[in-house]
Amino acid sequence: MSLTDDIKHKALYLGFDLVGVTDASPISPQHVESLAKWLKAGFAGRMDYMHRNFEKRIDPAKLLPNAQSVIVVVLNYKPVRHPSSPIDTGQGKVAAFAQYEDYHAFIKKLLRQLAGFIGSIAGPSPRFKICVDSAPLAERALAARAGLGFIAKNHMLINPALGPQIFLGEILTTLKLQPTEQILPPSESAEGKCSACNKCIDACPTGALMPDGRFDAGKCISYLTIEYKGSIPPDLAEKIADRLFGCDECVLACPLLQSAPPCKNKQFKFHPDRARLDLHDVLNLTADSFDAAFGDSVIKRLGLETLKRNANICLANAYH
Ligand code: B12
Ligand code: SF4
Ligand code: SF4
Repeated sequence: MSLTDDIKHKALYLGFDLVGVTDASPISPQHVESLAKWLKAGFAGRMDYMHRNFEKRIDPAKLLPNAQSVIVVVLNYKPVRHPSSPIDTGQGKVAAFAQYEDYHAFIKKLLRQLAGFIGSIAGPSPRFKICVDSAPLAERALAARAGLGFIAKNHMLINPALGPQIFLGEILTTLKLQPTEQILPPSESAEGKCSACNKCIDACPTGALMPDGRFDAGKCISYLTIEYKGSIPPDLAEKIADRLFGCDECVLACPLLQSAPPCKNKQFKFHPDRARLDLHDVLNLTADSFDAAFGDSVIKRLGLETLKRNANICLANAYH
């Protein structure tokens, strides 16, 4: 077995759903162009970090000098259970990714174990850099190049078998590994099916996903409720409806989600009770009770004041 095969087996053994390898060369000129255009159009809103480190974001070797390869892992987070009763007035919805323990910490922990394993079998001192979400790295573009799926109209990296509710994580390494193959023949592929569909665009409440394929994060409910800390303009606040944290509409609308299996990693702690939160309970949280309730969650990163801002918006929408 090759080193790449050993790494793949270990990654699956550790609990990832898929693993792929690509070289550490810069992302393709088309991807660079689409990122540059997106930034120039102002579609990053106030996410200033997206404007910083452009050179690193397009070139993994600028993030880890002498990087040769990128190992990309996938963790399926499609919830096993969806809430069974309709949402009550006075409750706010939490996006599926936030109903689990903080995925950044969970995936990083497994990637550290994977890097430890690789270091133990690969010979003289390879170097590694572990990335999950927050590093300036074009994760979707690299995952597509590693053969893990395709970038769909809802801008998600979709794996035809696992669907769109998948997290990505990476290990950059100075080791030279055999790249895995790109998947999906062009005809009969899931990507082909995507081109004949528009459900995600129709489902987007704010028009953040545009019919021509562009994506204005400034209008995205995920951005507004998680990234944007200011006062939300009334027309957008109204469209947030009862979404307290994040948004799943363009993912839930996708037919490729329906056929996907649920998360099978039993170690990845799932809290179905976080799918809907009582908005008055949220407004009554103190710093201590907030920490106690969400200490292991991505919601903790938002901060209590912004969560309360969102709860007030949802309540105003409920009683409007
Ligand atoms: C900034 C950010 C956001 C922003 C902006 C989202 C966006 N679409 O850009 C906001 C806060 C809105 C957001 C929301 C969400 N996010 Co987010 N986010 C990121 C982050 C940090 C950077 C994404 C980025 O570079 N955006 C800039 C745009 C231009 O890049 P891009 O969408 O990746 O597009 C690339 C390709 O798609 C390609 N491309 C785009 N259009 C075209 C067109 C053509 C013709 C070509 C050739 C290429 C191309 O070029 C781009 C550059 O490589 C990544 C982590 C990371 N480091 O990559 C997570 C990440 C993308 N987010 C993730 C998740 C889970 C979400 C949410 C589902 C969370 C939620 N439920 O609320 C939503 C989904 C919204 C959506 N439909 O995209 C996951 C997505 C996993 C996946 N399967 O794709 C990531 C990868 C985090 C992770 N490690 O798992 N996110
Ligand atoms: S996350 Fe919601 S608001 Fe953002 S693009 Fe998808 S459907 Fe639109
Ligand atoms: S909803 Fe349809 S168009 Fe959108 S990503 Fe899924 S298959 Fe593609």
